[in-house]
Amino acid sequence: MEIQLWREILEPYSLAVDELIVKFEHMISAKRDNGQYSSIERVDGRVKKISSILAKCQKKGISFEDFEENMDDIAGIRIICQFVEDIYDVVSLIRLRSDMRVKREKDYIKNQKDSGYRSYHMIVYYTVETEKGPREIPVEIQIRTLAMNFWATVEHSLQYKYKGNLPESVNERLHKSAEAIVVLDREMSTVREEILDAQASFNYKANRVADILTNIQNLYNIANKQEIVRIQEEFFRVYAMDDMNELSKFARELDLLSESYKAQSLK
Ligand code: 0O2
Repeated sequence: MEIQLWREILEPYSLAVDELIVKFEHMISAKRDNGQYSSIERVDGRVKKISSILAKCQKKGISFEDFEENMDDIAGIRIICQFVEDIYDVVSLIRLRSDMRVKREKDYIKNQKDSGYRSYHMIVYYTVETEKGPREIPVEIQIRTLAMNFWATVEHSLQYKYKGNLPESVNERLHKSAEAIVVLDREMSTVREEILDAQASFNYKANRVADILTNIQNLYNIANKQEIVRIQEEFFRVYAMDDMNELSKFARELDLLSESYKAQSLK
C-alpha cells in the first residue's frame, strides 16, 4: 500500500483524536471556570504511527490490508487524573455520553497486569464527518492517575531500550515500584477530600480575582481616573486581607458599580 494512501486512511482517526481532545479539554475548563474540581487533570491523544501499525500487524499476524478491522487503538486518547476515584468518575461520565458508544472496557486497576501495569481502558465508537459521510471510528481511551502514568511511561521506555527483554534486576525494580505506586495512590486517596477543598477554593479565588480585574479594566474606559485609582487601592487592601468573604463582597460591589456605569453610558 502506498504511504499516501495510509495517510488518507488515517485522516478520520486524526479527526476523531482532535475532536475528542477539544471535548475533554472543554469538560476540564467548564468545571474549573466555575471554581469546581475537575476529575480530569489533563488529556492528550495520538494516532498510532505507521511504523507502530506495521510492527503490530507483524506481531499479531494481521495482514497489512486488514489492519483497520483488527486494531482498536489506531486512535488513542489518554486521560490523566489525580486520584483513583476520579478515574471511575470519568468512566461513568463517558458511559453517559451520547457521542461515544462503549464497545469494550478493561479494568487493569482492579486486575493489575503481571507486568505491574495499571490503567482503565475503554474502547468507544465515535462518529466523525468525512467527505464521504459519517464514519464510526473506534478509539482507545486510557484513563490513569498521574502516578500510574509515571510508572507506565518509565516501563515503556525501558521495554523499548531492552527490546522487550528486561534484565531480571530491572524487572524486579519495576515490580517493586509498581507496588509503591499502588501504596502512593491509596495514600493520596485518603487526603483526596482535603486536597479537593483546597483546589476548589484556590480556583474560586482565582476566578473572583479575574472578574475583579476585568471589571476594573472595563471601568478604565468609562469611569473617571480618580475613581479607578480609589477602586484599585481598595482591591489591593481587600486582597491583602486574604479573606474570601471580603473578596467576594468586593467583587459583588464592583459588579454593581460596573453595571451602574454601563447604565449611565446608555443615557
Ligand atoms: P503503544 O505503543 O502504547 O500503543 P492490543 O495490544 O491493543 O491489540 P490488548 O491486549 O487488548 O490488545 O491490549 P491491552 O493490554 O488492553 O493494552 C493496550 C495498550 O495498553 C498498549 O498499547 C499500551 O499502551 C498499554 N499497555 C498495556 N500493557 C502495558 C504494560 O505492561 N506496560 C505499559 N507501559 N503499557 C501497557 P500497545 O499497542 O502495546 O503500545
